[in-house]
Amino acid sequence: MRVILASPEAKVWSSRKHIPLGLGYLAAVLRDAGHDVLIYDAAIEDEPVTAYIDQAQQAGKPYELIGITATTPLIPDAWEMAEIAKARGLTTLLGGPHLTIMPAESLGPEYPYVDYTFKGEAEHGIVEFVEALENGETPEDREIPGLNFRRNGEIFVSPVSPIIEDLDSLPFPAHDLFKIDHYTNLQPLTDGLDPNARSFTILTSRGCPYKCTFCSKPVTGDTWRARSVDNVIAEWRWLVQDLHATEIGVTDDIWNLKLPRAKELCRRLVADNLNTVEWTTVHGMKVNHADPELFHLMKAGGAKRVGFGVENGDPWMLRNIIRKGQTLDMVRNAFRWSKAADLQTMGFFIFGMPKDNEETMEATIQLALELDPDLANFMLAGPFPGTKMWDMIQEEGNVFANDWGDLAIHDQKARFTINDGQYDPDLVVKKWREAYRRFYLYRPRRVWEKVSKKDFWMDLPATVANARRFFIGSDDQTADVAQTPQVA
Ligand code: B12
Ligand code: SF4
Repeated sequence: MRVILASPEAKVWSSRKHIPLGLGYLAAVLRDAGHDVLIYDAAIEDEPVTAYIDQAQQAGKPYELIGITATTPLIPDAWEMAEIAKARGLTTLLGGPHLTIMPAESLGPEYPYVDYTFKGEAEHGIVEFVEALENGETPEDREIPGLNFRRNGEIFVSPVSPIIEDLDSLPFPAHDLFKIDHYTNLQPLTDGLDPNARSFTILTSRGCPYKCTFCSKPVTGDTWRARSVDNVIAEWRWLVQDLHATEIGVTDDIWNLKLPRAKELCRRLVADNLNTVEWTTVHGMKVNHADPELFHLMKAGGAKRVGFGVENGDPWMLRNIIRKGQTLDMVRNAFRWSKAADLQTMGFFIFGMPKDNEETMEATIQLALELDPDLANFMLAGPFPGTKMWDMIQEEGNVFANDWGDLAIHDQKARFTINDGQYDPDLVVKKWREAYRRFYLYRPRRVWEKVSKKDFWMDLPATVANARRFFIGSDDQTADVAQTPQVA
């Protein structure tokens, strides 16, 4: 069967364009099962998806199914894409994080053009689903775990959200199907925009046993499952030697949970001569599963930069609200050790968690200044459904958002308040903006480091746009009033 696997374009502010790796996995299993798959990522395409659908139709080889992926802020765009595809006669199936959290919502009467939704990891389910369609069967009759549908006006939601135990049993993502020349490097804000990069991402494990209150990990879940080092190295070799990657991003939830495995992976990158291509831990690694040796091995293995989720500089907030299972001393050690190994560092900090106040946010700024990472990423807390934080806000506060699209992390406005007489969303945005100013602007050494680089002048238009966003922005944070849909 001819299938389109599509990702809508993130209308959220972001200059980062990463390959949608989940679709790469689904494309690989479908291709192995003999199907013809197109990956359509609206973020990097010049033509609308209809161009592909119409061309295939005219050529007499029509696409029959479109599978669309969506995180929560992208769900309105996924609906729009499903409506367009349905009007051209394709079966529509939606999957990904948002559909895993809210599988029934998209099957409601407002979205008649969505035929099916899928929750959880879909490598097994999608093959069975497509096989059923191809045989002219009704997929719902097969009782595929994770598949949700409506029948006679009633919505049926699968009781399970599948997770795949043996990750080595999966084929590598179909990296070769991505139009990799259309993607940029992974961290243009830090490295300057490189439109000629061949940037791939890799997942060495799935899941995370920690339960940080702000984190939504609906698909990969709480059970950590690791691929064998051999299996990861084989994919890495394909990326480096055959697909000529110029940069690799490790995007696991927590790749270093088991320290000996993490070290073994680095040693193998050296032994197999795969350390020639720089790599980063794009979304961070956990500070409390590290030691000095790990960072030295990472450096030897080709790592360029490490990121850490620091979140907050106040010990009470870390322990009682964020619940990240790490202390400030662990954070300090991880930064010290990675700098000693000559790795660049990134710190991720969150402003505006419930109970954050002037003092705790000041502690966060102070910690950022003390740690002095090469890149400090200050984020406003985003209330994602399915998180503990979302539950706290439902009990004690209000979400300010008109639709799911408003939950984009990089939008510069507060997304919620807590009605405890203390929490102040305007103060949150003020401190967040202050953090950027104090970290990046008010320190002469930082400013000099930046302006003395060629990239600064080459990227000046983007730099000015970012500066406006972070340092100036609008002060009316709570103009939009809450009408966010509730979790099913
Ligand atoms: C890499 C990554 C990114 C990258 C690339 C995203 C991309 N293009 O894929 C970047 C940095 C660009 C990014 C951006 C954002 N991200 Co992000 N990102 C991730 C991360 C770390 C890994 C994604 C991944 O590869 N997962 C592994 C694959 C195997 O899983 P998967 O993609 O979910 O796909 C599986 C299933 O979901 C399902 N599936 C997926 N699509 C489909 C489609 C069909 C038809 C079917 C049947 C099944 C199906 O099958 C797949 C295979 O098992 C996840 C965390 C995580 N553990 O997933 C966060 C995560 C997905 N991101 C998240 C968020 C919030 C965002 C942003 C909205 C942040 C923002 N700027 O505001 C943006 C949105 C951009 C976008 N395109 O959606 C949240 C989503 C939460 C939610 N409720 O939706 C996550 C879960 C992080 C978190 N813990 O909070 N992200
Ligand atoms: S933020 Fe990181 S450590 Fe915390 S639960 Fe999410 S993936 Fe795990």
